[in-house]
Order: sequence, then structure tokens, then C-alpha cells
Amino acid sequence: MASLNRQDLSEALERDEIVPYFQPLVELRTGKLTGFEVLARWKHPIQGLIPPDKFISLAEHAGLIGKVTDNILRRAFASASVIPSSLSLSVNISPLQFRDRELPVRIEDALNRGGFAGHRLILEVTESALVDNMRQARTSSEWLKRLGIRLALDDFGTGYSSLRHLQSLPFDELKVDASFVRSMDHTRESRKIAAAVVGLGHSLGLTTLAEGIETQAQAEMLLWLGCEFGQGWLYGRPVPDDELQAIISRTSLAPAMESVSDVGQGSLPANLEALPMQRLAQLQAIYDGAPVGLCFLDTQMRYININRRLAEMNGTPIADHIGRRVSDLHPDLYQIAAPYIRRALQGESQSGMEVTSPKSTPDGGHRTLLLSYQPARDEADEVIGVSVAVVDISARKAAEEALKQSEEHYRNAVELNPHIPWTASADFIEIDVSPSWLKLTGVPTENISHHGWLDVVHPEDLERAKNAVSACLRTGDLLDLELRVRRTDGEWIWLRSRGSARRDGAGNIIRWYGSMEDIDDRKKTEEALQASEALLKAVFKAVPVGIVAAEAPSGQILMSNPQAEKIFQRPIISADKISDYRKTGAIHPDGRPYQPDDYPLTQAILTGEIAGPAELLYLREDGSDTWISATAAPFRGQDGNVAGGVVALLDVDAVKREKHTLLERIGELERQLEETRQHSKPIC
Ligand code: G
Ligand code: G
Ligand code: MN
Repeated sequence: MASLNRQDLSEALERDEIVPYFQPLVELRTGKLTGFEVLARWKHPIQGLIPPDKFISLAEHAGLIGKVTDNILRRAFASASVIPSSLSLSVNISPLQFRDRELPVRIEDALNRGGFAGHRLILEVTESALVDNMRQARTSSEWLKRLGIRLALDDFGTGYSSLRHLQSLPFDELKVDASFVRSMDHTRESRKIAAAVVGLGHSLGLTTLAEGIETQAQAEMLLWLGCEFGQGWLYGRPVPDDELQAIISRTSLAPAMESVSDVGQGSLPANLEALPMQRLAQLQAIYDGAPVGLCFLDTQMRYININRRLAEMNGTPIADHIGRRVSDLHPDLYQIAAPYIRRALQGESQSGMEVTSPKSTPDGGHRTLLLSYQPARDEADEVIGVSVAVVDISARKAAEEALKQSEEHYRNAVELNPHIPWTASADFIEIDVSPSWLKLTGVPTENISHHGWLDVVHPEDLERAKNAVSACLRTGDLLDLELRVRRTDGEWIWLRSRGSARRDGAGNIIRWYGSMEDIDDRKKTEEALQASEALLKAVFKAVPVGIVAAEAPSGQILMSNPQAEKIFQRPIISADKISDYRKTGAIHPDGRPYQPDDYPLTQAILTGEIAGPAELLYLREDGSDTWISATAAPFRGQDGNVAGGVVALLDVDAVKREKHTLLERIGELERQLEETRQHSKPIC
């Protein structure tokens, strides 16, 4: 190839030979197109298509890079007429340009001429651009932000300097360098590095996009690590503008995530909970679904996280759950839960289902579970998974079981507590109920016989009630049934009906005796109990971030979890005020000390809105300090007013340590690469 000089490039610009190619950017979870990266190509009349690495640095040295960008922007915006307005364009900006004070004006000009909205434009800058003139970089980026333009840090992880500057510039997006994506295929260690890079992005509140995705396995892994967006040959190579239409008309650029399962299982990082990918939305969903055993399932019904309690109930360690499908891990549970989960994935929240678990208790008894399934939604109100809550009510059931042990015992109980006694013929056709039934329900007692009782049972309880009775008729076992019954005033009330068979000498059933009990109050109390503080505490304990909740407006601490105590390295006492814990103070990343109202938790309580994530250097009483990333959300009482706030604390010191390992590893990889190069020199 003949070498190219300034003159060639200058003429090429005149002849409009520098053209944009477009590479699709997608949402990893769905494979849906979100925009394009614009990549320059030189359509040389003789040499054919010349890639940017052959002329971008020439353009930079020749002072023509500004013109290249002008041409690329002009042509890209012109092609954008076929691109739906929901899609963005990402354009690469050379490090040199980012130092140029003219840059914002040029870009604004190009936007105006092309009639392209600033908020649809993302500028990609590499790390080296930022190092030597931070002041100009900051001025330019502030200007660009005022135009609605977003900034992405390109090739993230390949340079050293940026980590210091990363927080000082208003980046919106991190583009994780393709080298991390490639290395993920190799070892568990490399996956940890990729996880740390994605995690770092999150802890700084940036969206993350992974470059160079070539296989579905890489995509799946990145999704698990919490990376939201991707780019690479799996979704499409850069194409000229006349091929844009074909890409846009496809609904998804990737096979559904379901179709690949070979990356799952053993090759996954053992404990994704340890990653700082817990977003507040998810956390909120966990709280909302409250009670005791908890897990979060994604749309493929895979465990994204699970708390200790539920793992125990399932009889499988936490780590074995993560990333696995319910159907693979617990086929027996899946039988019961699948319909509920599916409905939740369609947006329906369901609670209060009482089922018998296929998993037995340690001493072999059967478990009764109270289940709740809540859809969890992202900011766009799309269902991203299901928050599952499970309460083990076996203890209560076991007590009832004991009561059933002997008929004698049972009859005593009936006599002591004769709410609504009833008797029935052996086949359950003729039923006599005490007159107190009429008083409670308004339904005439004579209406009960000949299956008449089924007419007043709640439709949702009907199937279960019928099955229970026919099972008892078959086996002669004790009947124990909780069901809703319609009173003549139209109200539903919860009743519990228990009965046992009286047998003749030959063991044949001759008659049923039983009693009904009004349990409406108890059911309501149970519901209130579910929301109780004790249960919430169990949730707090299980969440892998520090949590502190405080009451509004007093600031009195309601609860905290061990992770929070670990971060602060001091006990947190419920009756204290949050202000007691601020005496030692904290420092903003720019060195300013925190004022009492700066703290995200205070902010959330004062403003009623999510505050943070904010990074702060917390000064401990013992003189040590630690970096924390804090995000706070208000919670509201029944009346809709802010009742308090809860703050999630991430230990970013740990993230920084991981980052350090990462940098060392990169250094090592580079050394290895250099060595390989040296050894593979041709002999001449
Ligand atoms: O596909 P590819 O070979 O196109 O891109 C190689 C590199 O060239 C990319 O990393 C990108 O940053 C850079 N590049 C592509 N187009 C442009 C451009 O218009 N301006 C600048 N400054 N760099 C570009
Ligand atoms: O700006 P940046 O360096 O990120 O540009 C992306 C570069 O990576 C371009 O050269 C583009 O052609 C290239 N690229 C995009 N997707 C893939 C991919 O899946 N595999 C490989 N090997 N290169 C890719
Ligand atoms: Mn780029």
C-alpha cells in the first residue's frame, strides 16, 4: 500500500471520501437496538476501504482531525433521517480535539446544521485525552452537557491515568474495552477482572457498555455481571449507511438469552452477591415483597440472588442457586411455583398463597409455606424479574397437627372451643350446622347440605376445598380447611373448618364431626405481621450491602444491618439519632467536608427523593477512614408522606482493591504480550 500523506487526506476530504460506517449498539438483556457507533472509513478510489487506524493519526498530525469529524458528523446526521428518534449516535472524538476549545462550537454547529437533537449524541473519548489538560476538558465537557450531549469513556480499562480523573468529569457511560470481554473466556481470574470493571462503572453511577462481544456466551456472562449494553460482531459489524435500514427493521439483533446454557453452572463466579451490582430498584422490590425467605428471579426464572433463609428452606447452599434456573435446581418446587412466577413476570403481584412444600423439615416433617410473588420493574416500568417471599408457617401447622393426633383429644378441643359445630354423613351429603352459622353468615343452615356449601365458597378457594373434602372421604384423614365464605351481606370472611371421622368397629366411616372457626381477624393479623419489623430485619441482614434506616423527621435509627456496622466499624443502636453517627464527619471526593444536610439519607428524608449514589470518605472514631458509596431512598407511610429513609452503603474501598488487582493483571498481560512479540520476531 502506498503511503498516504497530508495532501492525499486533504483531497479526500474535498472529494468527500471520508464516510461514516455504523455499528449497532444493543441492550444486552433483550438484544434490542439502542443506537449506533459511527466509525470513520476512507473510501479510497484506488486503495479501496482504508480503516481509521491508517489515517486518524495522520489527520491528527496534519491538523485535519477537526475536518474529519465535521465531515463524519455531517454525513452521519444526514443518514440519521432513516434512524428512529429513540436511537442514539456515538461518535469518536480524538484526544487532541478534546483539548481544543473550539470543539463545543463545532459540535453545536454540526447539530444545528444537521437538525440532530443533542440528547441523541454521545461523544466517545479515550482516557489519554483527559490527562494533560483537565481544565480545558472540564470546560468543554460542561458546555457539551448543556447541549444535552452524553459523554462516554472509550476503551475503559486500558489506560492507567483515567481512574483519577474519572470522577472529575461528567461521564454518563463507560465502554468496557474489548480486551476484557475476550479475556473473560479464559479463566475465572479474568472474569473477576471483567466483573470489577463493570462493578467500578456501577459504583460510579455510570451505565456500562461492553465492546467486542463476539459470542453469546460472552454476552450472557456480561449480563450476569450487571453490564447493560453491548456492541460487537455478535450483533453486527460496522455497515455503510445504505445498510442501516435493514438493521433497524429487525426487532432484535441477538438470539434470546435462553438459548445458551453452557456458560451457566460451574463456570460462573460463585457469588454474584458480592458484586456492587445491587441496584436500588431491586432492593426496593425486596423490601416491598418483605417477609422472610427471599430471592430475586430474572425473566428466565434464574436465581439472581437469594437469602440465607430461603436457601436453607430449599436445602441447597446460596452459591449453588446463583445463575441457575428454578426448573433445573428444584424441579419439585418449580411444579408449584411456575404458574405464579409466570403471572408475576406478566406484571401481576400475588401474595398469601399457602402451599405444602415438597422439601421436608430437617426432622422429616412436611413444611407449609406462605408465598408471595411480586414483579420487579426497571425505570422504564418494564418487568425485569420477580421478587419472591416465602414464610415458613410449618410451626403453626405442626401445632395443629399435634392437636389432630387423637380423636379424643380433638373432640375435647371442639368442646372447649365450640364455635360452629357441624356433623356430616359419611359421604358428606347431609350436613347439620349449629345455628351460630346463620348468625355469623346469614346463610340458612339448610342450604348447606347436598353440596350447597360450595355455593358460598370463594371461587379462589373452591378447587382446594373440593379436593380437601374428597381426599378426606377417600382416606378418612382429618379434615382441615381454611377458606373464604360469602356472607349474605356480600362480605367474604375467612373460616377454618376442621373435622374427623367417627368409625365403626370394622373401621368404616359412619359419620363426620367437626367445627368451624372464624379466623378472619387472625388472617388480618398475619398480614400485618408479615410487614412487621422483625421480618424486615431478616431482609436487612441478608442484603449484601450496608443498610441503615431512619425515621422522619426525628432521624432516629430504626434498624441497621451487620454490613453497615462492618463498614462503620461500630455498633449501631436503634434508639440513636443519625446525627450521633456524623460527629466524626465525612469528606466529599473533592475534599470538602460534609455538611449535616449533605448525607444521602438526610437528603432522601428531606426531599422525598432518591439521593445519590454519593461517594464519601467516612472518618471513623478510631481515626481510620473508608470510602463509601451511599444511595438513599425515602419510604412512605400509609398516608403517602415520607416516613423515613433507607440508605444502601457500598464499601468502595473493596472495589478499589479489586481495581488495583485489575491494573496489576493488565500490566502482567502486557508484559506477557511483549514477551510473545519478542519471541515471534522473524529471523532475518
Ligand atoms: O472499526 P474500527 O477499525 O473502525 O475503529 C478503530 C478506531 O478508530 C476506533 O477505536 C475509534 O476510536 C477510531 N475512530 C473511528 N472513527 C473515528 C473518528 O471519526 N474520529 C476519531 N477521532 N477516531 C475514530
Ligand atoms: O472506538 P473503538 O476503539 O471502541 O472502536 C471499536 C473497534 O472495535 C472498531 O475497530 C470496530 O470495528 C472493532 N470491533 C467492533 N466489534 C468488534 C468485535 O466484535 N470483534 C472485534 N475483534 N473487533 C470489533
Ligand atoms: Mn469508540
